[in-house]
Amino acid sequence: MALSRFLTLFLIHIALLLGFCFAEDPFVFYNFEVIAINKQFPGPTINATTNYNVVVNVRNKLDESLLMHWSGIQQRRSSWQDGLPGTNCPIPPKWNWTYQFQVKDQIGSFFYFPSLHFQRAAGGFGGFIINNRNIIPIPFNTPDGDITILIGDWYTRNHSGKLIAFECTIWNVSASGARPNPQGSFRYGSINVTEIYVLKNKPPVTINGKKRTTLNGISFVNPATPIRLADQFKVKGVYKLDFPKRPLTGPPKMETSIINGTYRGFMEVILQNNDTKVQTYHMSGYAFFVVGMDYGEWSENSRGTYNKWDGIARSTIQVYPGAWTAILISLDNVGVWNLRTENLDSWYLGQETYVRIVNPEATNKTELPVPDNALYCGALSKLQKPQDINLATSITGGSKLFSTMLMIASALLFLSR
Ligand SMILES: [Cu+2]
Repeated sequence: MALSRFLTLFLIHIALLLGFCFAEDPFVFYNFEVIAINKQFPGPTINATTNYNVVVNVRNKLDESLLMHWSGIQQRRSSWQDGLPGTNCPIPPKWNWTYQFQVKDQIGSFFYFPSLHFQRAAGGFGGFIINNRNIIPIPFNTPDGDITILIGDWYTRNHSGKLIAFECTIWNVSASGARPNPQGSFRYGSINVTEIYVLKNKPPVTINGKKRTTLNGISFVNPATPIRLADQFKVKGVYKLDFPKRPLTGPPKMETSIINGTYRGFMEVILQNNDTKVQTYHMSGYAFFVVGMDYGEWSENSRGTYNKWDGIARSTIQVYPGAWTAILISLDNVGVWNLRTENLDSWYLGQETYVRIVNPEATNKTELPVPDNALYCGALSKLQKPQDINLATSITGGSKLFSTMLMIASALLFLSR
């Protein structure tokens, strides 16, 4: 009797796992304890392979809220995991939260960092390596070694001076699951552009007595309720879908104004830097094609210089002072994606926006559902259940999947005896 009850529980958990759409691919598990002692810097390197499911359980041991952003990782259908204030509610102090996403169709070296409160400047970032799968060859010999070098600006945090560090354990549960992955070339140069944005930044300005930075005259204000969460729960007034296609001429203003991206559209974005220093722009969860850059002011004629054949796909690009860079973005990934400068000071002062891409026909095929462990804040705060922060173990709390994996591991152990 006891045995059959146990098996029922086991089967329920297996069913849950199989119900998960990319369960056939291997998993890597990481446990981060984010602490504020100068102990281990930078954070542990996440080592995954294309198509792996990455599960990172984050225990926020800081005395302030936390979000982890996975820079350069393409979040296919899962802006829920992107770890930015526009996409996720912050993890409260002492809470636990489990990120889970699949690294799909990309290889390379990336990094993660905490995206709130200037924490990135205090350290607390680490490398994120995605290896190629054996069946997808890379065009060079296997390197003799892999060295992760992270270079950051060093700021002294005036309100606490803390350095954020990680304690981490890794649990690698590798199942087999290799299958061919067609990564054919993408003829971006022959696709019709459906929307055009010229995004111009200028030196910082003063708005309402505060130093702010802008894009097209808008200084972005983070919403109290994450954008896509607000959509799902029909919360009105969280943001405006009116980001200007050209620089505004009036006085700069502070707004939660985002770009309305048409699902399956193809967007041309010209980043015009009229500040005096290099800006590095990044689009989160995404990759775009860099088709051109030059000094001076971009004009329609500049298109004649575009590379329409073999531009590189990437998530980050420089824009030189007094210069422009043009990128093309395929709006095929449903969600809300941060488009920002990576220069930390300019970013935090408002030089960013989000691109919202929604499939009018809602389906799990184009966007994963709100995760079970989603945190709620802002207008949705009342939906948030309290978390027992006194739990001794750090692998409980957020993720049903994580406990499912533990359950399966123990069940398999049990069955194999
Ligand atoms: Cu990013």
